[in-house]
Amino acid sequence: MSKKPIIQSPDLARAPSRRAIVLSLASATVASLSPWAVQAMSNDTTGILIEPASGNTVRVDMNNALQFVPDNITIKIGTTVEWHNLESYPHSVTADPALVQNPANSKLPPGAKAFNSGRINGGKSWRHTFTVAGAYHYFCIPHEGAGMLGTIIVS
Ligand SMILES: [Cu+2]
Repeated sequence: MSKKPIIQSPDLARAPSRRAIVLSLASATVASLSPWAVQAMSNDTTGILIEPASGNTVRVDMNNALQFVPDNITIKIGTTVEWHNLESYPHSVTADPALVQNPANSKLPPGAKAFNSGRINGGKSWRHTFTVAGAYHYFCIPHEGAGMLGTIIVS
């Protein structure tokens, strides 16, 4: 029985170099951030409504784990929800069929207007008052694909 020569297998020789892997990861990161580049968000005030006289405000946090916390809440009609970005990654609070990738992630009750916070940087917050009852499914524009989704039931 002959001894196997010590050579690199063709498969290993064709495997991407460490540099190539790093470069492809870098491209993926740029691609995932690109919505901010093409989205004109900063001056969009759609959905910013006057706080109700009751002053009833519920808080939802956003974090670098790409989560709305809590991600599923039930509120009474007229309640204002205030989203706080606690960490560094920018997020958005968006329920707009025109801006969603997967239509299942953006649902509004009949008669409710679409809303979009625009970019919310770390340490910033944004609020929206819910005046139409029903189920709202909202998402974060740059992290929709990562599953940064939320639900609000207004009763
Ligand atoms: Cu996000």
